[in-house]
Amino acid sequence: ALFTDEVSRTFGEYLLIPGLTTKQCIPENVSLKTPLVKFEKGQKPFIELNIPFVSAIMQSVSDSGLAIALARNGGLSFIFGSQPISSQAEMVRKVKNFKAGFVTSDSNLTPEHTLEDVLNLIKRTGHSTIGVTEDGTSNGKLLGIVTSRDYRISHDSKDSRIKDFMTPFSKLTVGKVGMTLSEANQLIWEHKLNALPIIDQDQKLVYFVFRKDYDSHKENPYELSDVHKKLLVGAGINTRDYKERVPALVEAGADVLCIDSSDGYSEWQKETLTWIKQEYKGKVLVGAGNVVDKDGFYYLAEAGADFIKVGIGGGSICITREQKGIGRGQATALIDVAAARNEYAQRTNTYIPICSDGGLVHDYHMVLALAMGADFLMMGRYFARFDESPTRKLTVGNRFVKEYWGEGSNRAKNWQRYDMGGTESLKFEEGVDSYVPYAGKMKDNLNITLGKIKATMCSCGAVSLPELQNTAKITLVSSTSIVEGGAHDVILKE
Ligand code: MZP
Repeated sequence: ALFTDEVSRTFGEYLLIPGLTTKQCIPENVSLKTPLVKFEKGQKPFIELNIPFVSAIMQSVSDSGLAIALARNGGLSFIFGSQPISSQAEMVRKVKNFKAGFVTSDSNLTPEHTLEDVLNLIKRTGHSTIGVTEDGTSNGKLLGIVTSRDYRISHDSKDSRIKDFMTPFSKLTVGKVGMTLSEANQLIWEHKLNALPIIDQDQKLVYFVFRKDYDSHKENPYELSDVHKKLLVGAGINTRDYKERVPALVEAGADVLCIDSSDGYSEWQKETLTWIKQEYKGKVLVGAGNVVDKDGFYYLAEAGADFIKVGIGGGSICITREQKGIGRGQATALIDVAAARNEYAQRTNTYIPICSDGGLVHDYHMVLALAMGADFLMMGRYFARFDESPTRKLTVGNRFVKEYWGEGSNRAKNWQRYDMGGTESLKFEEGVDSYVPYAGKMKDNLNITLGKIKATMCSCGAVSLPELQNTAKITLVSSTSIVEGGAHDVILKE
């Protein structure tokens, strides 16, 4: 056997040492843009994310609802693959068909409907602003709008009529079809609007432009018609039924795929990558993994992976290390694979992004993972806690929780993820069925987490992720100094 000298370490054993914070180094100037798929030196990656977060390929995390919410916040979900091909493709389609700024033609909402009806529509479509027309169709005369904010204010009055909460059309500042995005922006900011309704020559509402749409195109005075870009979405696949699953997902509009496996250093992954790359002449993007060392990285890189996931056994619901005795401390695995990624980029001019998957507990772990070389982070537990995740919210004891189960648990029955060949079944469990504390809306949580990441990056003197990776100073901590890092030697108030 080969013994490695290295101790397997995880994020909680490291801290960042501040670098020089210049006056320009403020959170507003920090960009979290990151590549999702491989690119040649000097070129732009085909897909970039605005925030370095993707959601785990899990039944209890990534359905279309969570995917829509995360994509709207600048990240991306991989719709879980442990379901029939048709239902997974349908989820992908739902995300691709989502049009945040459009007025639904089937809203059927008139001023006499109730706020409960608005809420249902918001839930069904994800629209945060609903146009209310005379006859409930998008061709009817616009009378006003209701936004989800209005709904929240009136949470106790679901039976109230829309007309009591509607902002009348006469009071709205409206934009016209054909105006540029910078003109729309002018109106949005001047009138402190959340959304700007756009009407055509016949005064009919065509769509809304949201402040967010503007933000993501700040530098470019696009025509308003470029605004409603389709949301990005990924999908998980396995090494068994890929010849049927991949075509269905591609047809449904998936932007990127990922071979989902607990141990990805295998000939099955190579075979799957080769088939996809040949069948689609390189046009279908597909990530692979998971690996925990240089050898695994090089193998999947040579096999054609567009990104590579790192991590075995670190997931919050994972018992692989206990069951099979394989894995590696997530920080050590990441540092090793990041070095291979850099060496590969130097040698071949091809940069293959790596994703740190699983085991991120505190927000500061995320900055550490990024500083250690991760281009983006895959998380399950983090997202499972939000309203948008697909699982039930329950009360256990006196606290709200949400269900969260591993793909290797008997509940998920995702034997393909743990497939070692042989018969089609989960031989033994590698994951647990659990609860996570309920944490509310994704957006509120993301604002806090991203705020912390940006603040830490400023402390390190970095305003971009590549800068963080190049300049971060990282130190190991002793177990005694870990104690020093929390509140200590004081009596905490309730
Ligand atoms: P976490 O964010 O909850 O710590 O970890 C999520 C990751 O754990 C997933 O992205 C996946 O790689 C891994 N996972 C999912 N199911 C299991 C399991 O049942 C698992 N063992 O390890």
